[in-house]
Amino acid sequence: MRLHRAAFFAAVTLLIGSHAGAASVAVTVADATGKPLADAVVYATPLSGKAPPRPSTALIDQIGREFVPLVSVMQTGALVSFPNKDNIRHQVYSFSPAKTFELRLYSGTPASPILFDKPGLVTLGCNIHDNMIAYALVVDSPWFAKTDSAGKAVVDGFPPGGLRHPCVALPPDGQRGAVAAAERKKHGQRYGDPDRRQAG
Ligand SMILES: [Cu+2]
Repeated sequence: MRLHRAAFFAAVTLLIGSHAGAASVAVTVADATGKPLADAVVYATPLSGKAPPRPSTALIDQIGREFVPLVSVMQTGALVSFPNKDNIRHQVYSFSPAKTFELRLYSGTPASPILFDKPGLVTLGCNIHDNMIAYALVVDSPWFAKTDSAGKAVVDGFPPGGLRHPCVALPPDGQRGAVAAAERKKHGQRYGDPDRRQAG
């Protein structure tokens, strides 16, 4: 989810609320060659004011020396847990301005979740296993979704009218493991803000 300036397009279809007073947006994200992009984050924010805050929780597991899921999206104020499902210890950290923290070498589930209290991109790593990387996009909105393997996402349940077109944050370049680690090294943790280009 670093800044990805390669050409891409996002096709946006607005589906006017078929269910009681709520609207939804269906988005397809593909790269310049037309290949669907999974793990792009799509979210909508109000034109004015703030989206109603909603207490929420999120889980980012460590399984087989990987973070699962690779990409998460959550509303500002989410409490995020980092259960270690491996039989080795991990040391999870982030240097991102949106959330800087470290969970010292641990097994099992740390007693306290981490409060993600600022919007932005949080890039996660493990101090023991350099190939471990994950991205959490914290957004000031409860209306978000991730694209599936067909590049499709549906954001729904928001009030019709008064919302911006969906913003699209692109998935990380490359795959897990060595490629992602190389990217992280290259960019020195400075992934910056997600691409806030408006789709459509
Ligand atoms: Cu680790």
